[in-house]
Amino acid sequence: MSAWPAFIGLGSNLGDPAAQIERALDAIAGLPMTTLVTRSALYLSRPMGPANQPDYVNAVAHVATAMVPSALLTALLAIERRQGRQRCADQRNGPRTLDLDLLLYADRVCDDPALTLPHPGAHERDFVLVPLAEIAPQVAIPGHGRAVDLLAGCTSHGLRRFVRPLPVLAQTALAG
Ligand code: PH2
Ligand code: MG
Ligand code: MG
Repeated sequence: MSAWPAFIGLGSNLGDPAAQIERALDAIAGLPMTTLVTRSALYLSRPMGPANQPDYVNAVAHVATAMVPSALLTALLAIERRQGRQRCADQRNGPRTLDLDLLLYADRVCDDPALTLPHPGAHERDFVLVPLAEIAPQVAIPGHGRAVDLLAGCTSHGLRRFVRPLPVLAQTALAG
């Protein structure tokens, strides 16, 4: 059984976004025929699209999978649904509890209405490229080049590392 490398973009800006992403990473690690190889740090980013929505938490995961791309996508959409994603209420680029995008599947190029590979925004968004280059700087986005070489030209959404808030008890102690 051969396993192929695939990269998944994770995003959330509703309902404790950092927890949504960590929960989704656990779910990805539990997928059949799939191993979670690495995951990036969590990043905060300003919304692409309507500005009147909360900032996003973003990350990228690297998996090795024996699922075909369409099966992997179906499994990712099921994780989105289990974590409360409501597609009908989504405006384009509007807020969401969880978004899982199949960014890359080996060097596969595919223009199916249900699945475009590579993901059409992957090569130009800082909230995809920075976490991708963190875990796989040399990975090529077919038609665009290596992740690390695309960083300089990507669109900025004010990306910064997500710092987990201190637990309430520690905050109280610090406040004296
Ligand atoms: N995802 C969107 C729309 N806008 N903005 C940021 N910063 N990060 C995202 O993941 C994101 C977005 C739709 O998929
Ligand atoms: Mg998306
Ligand atoms: Mg999506």
